[in-house]
Amino acid sequence: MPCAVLRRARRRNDLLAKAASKSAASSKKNAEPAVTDSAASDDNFALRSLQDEHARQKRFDASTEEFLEFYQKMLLIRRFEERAGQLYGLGLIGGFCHLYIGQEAVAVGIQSALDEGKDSVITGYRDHGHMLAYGIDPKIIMAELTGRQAGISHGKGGSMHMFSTDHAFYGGHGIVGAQVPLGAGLAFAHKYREDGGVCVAYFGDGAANQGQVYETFNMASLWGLPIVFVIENNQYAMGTSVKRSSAETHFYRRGTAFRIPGMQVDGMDVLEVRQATEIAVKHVREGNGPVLMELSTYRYRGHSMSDPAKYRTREEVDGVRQTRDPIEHAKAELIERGIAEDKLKQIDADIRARVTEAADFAENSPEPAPSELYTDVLVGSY
Ligand SMILES: Cc1ncc(C[n+]2csc(CCOP(=O)(O)OP(=O)(O)O)c2C)c(N)n1
Ligand SMILES: [Mg+2]
Repeated sequence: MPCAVLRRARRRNDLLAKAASKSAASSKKNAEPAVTDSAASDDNFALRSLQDEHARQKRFDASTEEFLEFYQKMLLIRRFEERAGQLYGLGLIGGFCHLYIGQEAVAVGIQSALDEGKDSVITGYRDHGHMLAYGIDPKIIMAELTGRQAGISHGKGGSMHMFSTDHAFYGGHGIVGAQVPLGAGLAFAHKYREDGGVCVAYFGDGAANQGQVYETFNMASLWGLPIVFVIENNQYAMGTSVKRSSAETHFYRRGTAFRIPGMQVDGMDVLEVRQATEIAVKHVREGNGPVLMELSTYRYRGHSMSDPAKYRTREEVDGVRQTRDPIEHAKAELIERGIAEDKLKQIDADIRARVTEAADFAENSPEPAPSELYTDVLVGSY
C-alpha cells in the first residue's frame, strides 16, 4: 500500500517536473525583468502571509486560568531541570545530559496548541522539557535519567533517548538533525492514514545547517506533508554562536527556496509562542503543506553538563535572565492580573515537592536486572 502512495507521489513529481521545465523554457523565451519582479513579490507575499497574520495578533488571549497552567508547566520544567543538574553533579545521572533551562516557553506554548492524541512530536536530545510539557510523569523521566528499570525506556535510553508512543512523542534523538527526516515520515503517516494529525519536528540552530534538513524541506513541501518545522534558535550549537556558523541567521527564511512559509517568533514569551503555533497548525491542518517557525530563545546552562561555557560572558547570560526570562515575565504578568504572590509561592512549593518526589522515586528504584541487557535492543519480529 505505501508503494501505491509512493507511485502516486512519483507520478505527481514527474508531472510537476514537466510543468516546471515547460514554464522555465517559456519564461526564458519571454524573459522580462518586470515579470520576474512581480513573480518574486507575489512569492514573498505568500511566504510571509502567516507572519503577517501573526503580526496582526501577536499574543494568545489566554484566560488567567490558562495562563496559570502555562506558568506551572514552565516552572515544573525549570525545577525538574535544576534537580537533574544537581543529580548529575552527585553522580546519579551518567552520560550526556542537556538541560532545557531558559527554553521552557517554546515547548509549553507549542504543546498547548496541539491536539493531544492526534498530533505527533519529535525532537533532539534536549528532550526532558518537551516530555514534561506533554504531560509525561516526572517520576518516569527522572527514573530514566538515573538509569532505573522504572524509567520510560527501562533505564537503557537515558537523557537523550526517551519515547512515549502513548503521547505520540517519538523521541529523543542523539544524532543532530536526524529527527527532521523522521518527522517528515511521521507527517507522511498522518497524511497516508488521513487521521488529521500534524507532526511538530523540533531542531536547533546548529542542526538547521545540515543537508538532510533541506532534503526534507523539499520533499515535505513537494508532497504537502502536515508538518511544522520548529527551529529552537538558542543562539549556540555547542560552543559555536549562530553568527560564527550561519550565513543566514534569520532561520525563518530557510524554507523560502522550498516555498515553505516562515514565521519568526519570540520563544521567550509563552503567549506569543501559543498564538503563532495556532496560526501555523491551522495552516498545516487545512492541507497547505509545511510551515517553518523560528523560535528565538536562549539556554542559560552549558550545552551539556560537561560544558564550562567559556565561549560567552556571564554578563550575556545574566542579561538575558534579567530581561527576557520566560518564567519571570509570566509571573510579573500574573501578578498584574491580580494573582496573589502567596499563591505563586505556594505553586512553586508544590512543584518543588513534586520534583523531590520524582527524584526520591528514581533514587529508590532498582536498576534493570542484568538479564535485561539484550531486551528491547532489536525489534524481535517485523
Ligand atoms: C550528526 C551529529 N554531528 C555532531 C554531533 C555532536 N553535537 C551534539 S549537539 C551539537 C550541537 C547542536 O546544536 P543545535 O542544533 O543548535 O542544538 P542545541 O544543542 O542548541 O539545542 C553537536 C554538534 C551529533 N550529536 N550528531
Ligand atoms: Mg542551538
